[in-house]
Amino acid sequence: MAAYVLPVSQKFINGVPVPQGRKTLRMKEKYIILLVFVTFGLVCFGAFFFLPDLRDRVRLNNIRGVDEMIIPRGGIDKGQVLKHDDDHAHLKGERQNFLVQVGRDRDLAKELNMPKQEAEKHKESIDMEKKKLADQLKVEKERKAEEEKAKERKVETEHEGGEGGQGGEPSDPEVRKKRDKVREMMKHAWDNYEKYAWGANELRPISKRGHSASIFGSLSLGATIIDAADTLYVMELMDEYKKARDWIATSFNFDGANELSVFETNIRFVGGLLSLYALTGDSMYKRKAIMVADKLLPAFNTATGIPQSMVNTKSGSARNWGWASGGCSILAEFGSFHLEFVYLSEISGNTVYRDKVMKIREVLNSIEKPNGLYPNYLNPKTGRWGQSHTAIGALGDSFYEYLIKSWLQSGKKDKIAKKMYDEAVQAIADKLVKVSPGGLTYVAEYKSGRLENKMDHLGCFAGGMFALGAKYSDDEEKYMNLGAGISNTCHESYKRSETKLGPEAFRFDGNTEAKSIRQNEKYYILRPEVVETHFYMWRLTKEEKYRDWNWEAVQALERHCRTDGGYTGIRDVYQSSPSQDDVQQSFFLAETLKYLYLTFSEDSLIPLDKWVFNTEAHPLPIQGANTVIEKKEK
Ligand code: DMJ
Repeated sequence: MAAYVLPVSQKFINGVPVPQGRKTLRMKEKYIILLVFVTFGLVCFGAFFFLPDLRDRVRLNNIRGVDEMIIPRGGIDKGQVLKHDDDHAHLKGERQNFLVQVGRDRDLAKELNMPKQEAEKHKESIDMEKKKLADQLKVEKERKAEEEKAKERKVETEHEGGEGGQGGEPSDPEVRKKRDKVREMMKHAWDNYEKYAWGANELRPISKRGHSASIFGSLSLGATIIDAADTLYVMELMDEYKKARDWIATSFNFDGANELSVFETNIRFVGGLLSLYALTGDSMYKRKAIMVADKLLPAFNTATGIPQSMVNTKSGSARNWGWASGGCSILAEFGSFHLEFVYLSEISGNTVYRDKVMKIREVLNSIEKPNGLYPNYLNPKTGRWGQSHTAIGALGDSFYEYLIKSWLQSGKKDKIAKKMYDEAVQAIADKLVKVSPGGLTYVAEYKSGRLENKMDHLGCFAGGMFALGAKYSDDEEKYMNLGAGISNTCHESYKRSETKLGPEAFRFDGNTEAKSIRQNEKYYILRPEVVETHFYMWRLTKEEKYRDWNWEAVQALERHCRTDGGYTGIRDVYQSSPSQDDVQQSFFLAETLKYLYLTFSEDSLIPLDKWVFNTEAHPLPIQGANTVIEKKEK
């Protein structure tokens, strides 16, 4: 049965059915089917050409790996995708390429309706845009990879700040005992300051009250807190450190009229705060360091840019001491800003500090040096040297130290500093270094045309400096020997006293060797320079005697300087029971105890290839060798 032949109406002729039905019906059927197809075709055609979203969807679905992609109405703006990358975080890798593809396809479609030349031009601009887009994607990808790496680094160091600021516990139990002893001394000095003089500049350990030297002016600036805080941190006395940090954050300010020493404020306050910043990464310290340094800047407003000694932190007026060769600036003072000011510019992004010290450098580098030696006085108005007096001790000392350390701090890039250092120590070695009849090496002073055979306790730091620079000099042996010689002589100055502590200055005259002969040079005020040099010699040579010498100093300090209220200086190192001066100097906590502690620690604590100490023993990071990770202020 042909079910499809269903006659709608049967025709008859003379009562007989006419057999034509099948052909007639097939024609009609064809028309109907054709009509249905034409209508369907028209609908599809309209939909495809007049609804752009649908057209895009068809194209997109033809591109591999994007089947779930949703295209916003109005299409994709490439720039927008890049700018709001976070909102489109899933658009990565293949998909980013895909976006480039989408852009190109659309533009090619446009091209089809253009004259050939125009199309070519258009194609060129598309290619350029494509390239730009690809570059942007690359940069973005690299930035993200860098961010990831930084995050990893932070996890590795486990804390913010620079490397090697804590730890260094020695494996030898004997050495550990000595280190613990020094830590206990620090706690004793700090606890008593906290108890009797909190907020004052220094402690009077016998009368148990606050004290201030004229270098700090008339205000209580908490000099001991700022000078000691990095030592507390290094020794991991964390409760005490936190107390210091809180005080600095909430109570330390430089408001009010106060005339103070520009140099001392820089090395103790600016240096201390910068060191705390570098050790902990805490940006509060950076803010405070900038606040203090800015108060010192008016002192640099002189004809030559050489700063004056004293500044009034309110009015900004500055002056020099009359006794300093008739109002000259002092070499050790104006030559000891470089480490702090360069680092301050680096972390603040403000070049003003670096500019100031580069100006000083320029003056010193270009000026004529008599016999290659730097006199201690320079007139800041005329740029001429004052009285002819050269010393590696008082008035000259830290200028030389800052030359070699600036070079080290710069990652050995500051070539001018190195050259100035090499020339300066060469002249000192040639003209001022002497050996006594008893075989003691010392650095004499040059005063008004003649040598004075005297060395200051302050000058004893030079042993460590010569040894530190030796490796980089043209004659390592010569400078190592010089360092060892000075270290030995300064140890002799301690050994030859009744107290086993050294005098403020010692002489080599006739029968006198490494001893003081003047009453006003016999005192010891808890200074660090001798133990500082032994510390460097220990680190650089690993000869046990340097540790022993520093242990002798610990015992002498305990015997003659410890009181139940803290540590005091003594008036005469040659007496068995010397009278005490009742001052616990802030540098005792900043320097003396820090160098002693480091002597009995492993070298991994404040390693010398990552840190340089400023002249107040505040460690600052070496560029390129020590990354400080900053912690934002809460
Ligand atoms: C410290 O303030 C510094 O070491 C400075 O360079 C010299 N004097 C004292 C310590 O003796």
